[in-house]
Amino acid sequence: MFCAGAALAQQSLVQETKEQHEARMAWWKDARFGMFIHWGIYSVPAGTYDGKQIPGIGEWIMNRGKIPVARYAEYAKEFNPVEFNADAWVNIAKNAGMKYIVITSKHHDGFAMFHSETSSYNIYDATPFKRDPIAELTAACKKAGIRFGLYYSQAQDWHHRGGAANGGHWDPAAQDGSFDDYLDKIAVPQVREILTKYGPISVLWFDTPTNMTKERAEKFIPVLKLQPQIIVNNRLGGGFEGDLSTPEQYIPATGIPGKDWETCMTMNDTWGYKSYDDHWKSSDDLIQKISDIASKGGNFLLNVGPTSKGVIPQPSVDRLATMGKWMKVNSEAIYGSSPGPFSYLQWGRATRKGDMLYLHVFNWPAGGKLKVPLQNKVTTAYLLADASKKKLSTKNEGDWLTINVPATAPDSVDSVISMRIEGAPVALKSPSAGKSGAASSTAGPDFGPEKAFDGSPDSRWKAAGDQRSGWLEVTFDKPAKIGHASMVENAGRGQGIRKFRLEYKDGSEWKPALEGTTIGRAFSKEFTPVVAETFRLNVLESTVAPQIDELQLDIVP
Ligand code: FHN
Repeated sequence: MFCAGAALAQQSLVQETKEQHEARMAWWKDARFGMFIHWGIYSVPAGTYDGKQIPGIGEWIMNRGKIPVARYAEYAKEFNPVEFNADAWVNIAKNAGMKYIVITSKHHDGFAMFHSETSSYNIYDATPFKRDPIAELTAACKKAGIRFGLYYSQAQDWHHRGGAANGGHWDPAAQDGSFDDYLDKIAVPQVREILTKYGPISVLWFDTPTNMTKERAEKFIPVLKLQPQIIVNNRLGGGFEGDLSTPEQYIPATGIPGKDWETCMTMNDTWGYKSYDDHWKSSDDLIQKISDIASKGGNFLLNVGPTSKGVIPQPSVDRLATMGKWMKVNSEAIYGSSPGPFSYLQWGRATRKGDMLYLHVFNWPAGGKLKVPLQNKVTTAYLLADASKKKLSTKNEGDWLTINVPATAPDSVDSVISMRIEGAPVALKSPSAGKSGAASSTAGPDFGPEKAFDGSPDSRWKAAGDQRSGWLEVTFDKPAKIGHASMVENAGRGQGIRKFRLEYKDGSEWKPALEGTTIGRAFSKEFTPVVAETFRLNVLESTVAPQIDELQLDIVP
C-alpha cells in the first residue's frame, strides 16, 4: 500500500502490487460520490463571535477571530446536539446516492468529536452531550452499507500546546510548545485511537500539513498499518503522496489523468456551519458537477455542515434529495464509470464503462439532433429516463455521429443517453493534444512548451523566472474550427496570471478569440468559433513567471 512513488512511501511501507493497489481502491473508484461532514463546536458560534460576524469559513472562527483558547473551549459546554441521529444522517447520504461518508474526527480547533482517551477535550468528556457520534455513525453506516471515513487535522491544532497554526499562535501562553511533543502525545495517539476503536475505517483524510516533514509524517505510518485496506489522501505532508489527489473547491479542467482524485466542495461558502451563509449552489449545478467530475475520472466529496443541535441544514438536505432523484434514474452513468473518450462536448459530458458510453446532455439540442464527435457505429442507444428503453436512431457521417432525440429533454438539467458502441471509441481529438508548441521563453529543459500539450498533470510549461508576461503557441496539423478552451494554470494561492488573451493567427496578424483575467485550475470557456491552424495564449500580466499545466483547444461542430 501507499506505494505511489514518494520516497517516504517507498522507504517506510510494505509495497503492494498494482493488482493489490487496484483491489484496495476498487470500492472507492466505483463509488464516485461521497458525503463530507464538517462538524464541531464551531457550530455553536456559527460564524459570530463577540457580536461580530467573523469573515471566512465557519470552522476557522477560532483562528480568524483570534479567540483565546480558554474562551473558545467554553463553546464545548454549550454543545449539546440532542437532535443528532446517525441513522438519519446516513439515510440522507444514502438517498442522495452517496456511497461513503468522511467526517471530521478532529478539525484544526483541536476538539475531538469522538470519545478520546488521549485528550479530555472531546465530545464525550467536555460537553453535556456525553455521546460518541463517531461510534454511532460507524454503526449506522455499517447497517446501511455505506463506507465510513475519518478526517483528522494532524498538524494544525489550535488548542493543544505545540500544535501548528497557520498565521502563528495568537494565545502563546496556551498554545506555544513543542510541535514534536504535540505529534507524539496528541496527534499520533489520537489517529491510533480512531483507527483501532471503530472497526474498519475506509478513508483517512489528513489536512493542512503545516510544518510536517518526512520524519514527522513517518510517525503516522505504523499507525496507518492498523487498517491495511485504508485509503489515505495526499495531505499528510513530508512527501507522502497517499492514494488520492484532493482538488478543493474546483474541478480540474482536464481532470488529473493517471491519478485517483476527489474534488471536495461545499454547497454554500463554508465547511463548518455558519448561521448566515445562504450562498447555496443550486441542485442543478451540483448534478452537473457530479457528471462533470465523473466524466474526468474523479470522485465528488460534497460537504454538509451540521448545526450545534445535530441537524444537517435544510437547504443541504433539499439539494441532496434532488440529487438523489437524479441518481435513481441515472446512477448507472456515474458508479464505476471512467472518463468518456471526448476532449470536449459542447452540450455536456460523457462517461464510459467498457463499450457503453453515457452521454450527459446538459443543453438539449433544438431540432432533435444531437451531434457527437464519434466515428463508431452504435449498437443501441436509449435514454436512461425512458423506462421502455425506446431505441434512438443514429447516423454516422465522417467524424460525427448524429443521434435523433425527442424534441424535449426528459430532464432539463442532465438527461443521460446510454449507448453501446462497436469497437474501441474513435473520438475527435483536441488538435492541440500532443503538439510540441512554442513559447516566448522557458524556465529550462523540463519546462518546455510541449509540456502544456502532453495531457500530463505532472508537467508544465513555465516561462523564464524573471518573466511576468509571455506567450505559449500551438500549431495544428491542419486548420480546425475551435470554439472552446480548457486551461490548467499552475500557480500558488493568490498568485498567477492576471490578464491574458487567447489569439489565433490570421495571415500574419494575431486576432483575439477570447480575453480574460485569471485562469486558475478549472478554466473551461466557449468562445465564438474561429477556423485557424495556429493559436497562442498571450499572457499580458502575471504576478509570477506564467506557468501552464495544460492548454487544450477544442473543435466544435
Ligand atoms: O483548512 C481546511 C478547511 O477548514 C477545510 O477542512 C478544508 C476541506 O478540504 N480543508 C482545509 C483547507 O484546505
